[in-house]
Amino acid sequence: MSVTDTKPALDDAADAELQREFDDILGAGQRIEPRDWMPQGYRKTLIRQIAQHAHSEIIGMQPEGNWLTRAPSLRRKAILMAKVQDEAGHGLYLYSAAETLGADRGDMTVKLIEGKQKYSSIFNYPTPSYADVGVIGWLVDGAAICNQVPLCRSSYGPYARAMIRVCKEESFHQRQGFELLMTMMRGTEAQREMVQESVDRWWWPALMMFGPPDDQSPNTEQSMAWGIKRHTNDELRQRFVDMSVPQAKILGVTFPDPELAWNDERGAHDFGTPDWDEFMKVVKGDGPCNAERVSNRRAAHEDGAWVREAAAVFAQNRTEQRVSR
Ligand code: BYC
Repeated sequence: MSVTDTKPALDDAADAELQREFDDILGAGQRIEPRDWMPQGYRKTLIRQIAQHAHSEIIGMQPEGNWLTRAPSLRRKAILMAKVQDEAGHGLYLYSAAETLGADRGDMTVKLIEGKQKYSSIFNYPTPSYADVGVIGWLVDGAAICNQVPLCRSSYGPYARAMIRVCKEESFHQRQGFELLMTMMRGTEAQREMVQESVDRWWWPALMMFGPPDDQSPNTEQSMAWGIKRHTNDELRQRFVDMSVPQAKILGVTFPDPELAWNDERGAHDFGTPDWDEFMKVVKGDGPCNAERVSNRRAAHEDGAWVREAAAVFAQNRTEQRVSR
């Protein structure tokens, strides 16, 4: 047998050993780190999910950013500014986590702008009312926390660690949203109506954030087997509904779902079915604000070209100076 004949067999044996080590790490509930061997599918799935997550944070700055110049007081403006900046920070931790898998940040941004990578459906809805700032904090950040707390135990180390800090900041965001709404609910009748109108618009899109129902989710089973996801989309959606109903009672608002009711037998709330056709339309780029969100992101990327060029030249000069010293 020639050397080339034996090579595939050796590679197969080596691959099987690497796969066993990878499975053992997952089986022991430990983390996979950037230099560890990992199956290509695991790497690809993580890059897909982390890139989408990073893009969501960056695009997610736009709906609330819309109210920065019109916040009703200096205090509210400062709070909103800090929150929007936090989202930028989350995007940066996540792009860095994707880079540890070999993804390139510039390339991910181009893919987002060209519609080849997704971002969360929720950010394709408009924010016509100031109450939307509070409702995004309460419901959208609330849904994000529900989805992301289990990701702190995700099997990929850099992603899980990024999630710990993101979740701490998201819970702060959720509380500021709730506090804003509580203040409005204690205000005038017109303010209470604004809050209810906003809740009516955001409730169903918030439920869609968790992704399609489990029987239509192509990625969940494998992602759970790899420990990337810890719960299914429907499990987390249920958890979010159960968490939100008592909070709505405290606020004094209702959710626009006639089927929403406590089910004693299940020990959980029954609720209606989100409009999955609308979800698919939004995910495919045809939501109310998709074009605007992507066009703003494209403009920001193009406007920032000179900064990236200057930073690259600066870094190059520093390297050359160090070498010549
Ligand atoms: N929107 O098999 P599935 C934030 C896609 S940031 C758009 O269940 P998976 C915040 C999915 O990607 C919020 N697309 O997928 C920021 C897949 O398509 P591809 C973002 C969605 O990955 C600023 C297809 O549908 N959070 O909260 O197993 C201010 C089939 O789905 C959506 C994260 O990214 C959606 N809603 O599960 C305030 C969390 N749902 O990729 C707040 C991390 C599904 O096969 N990500 N799709 O072409 C995850 O946990 C999971 O990726 C998901 C989806 C649960 C979202």
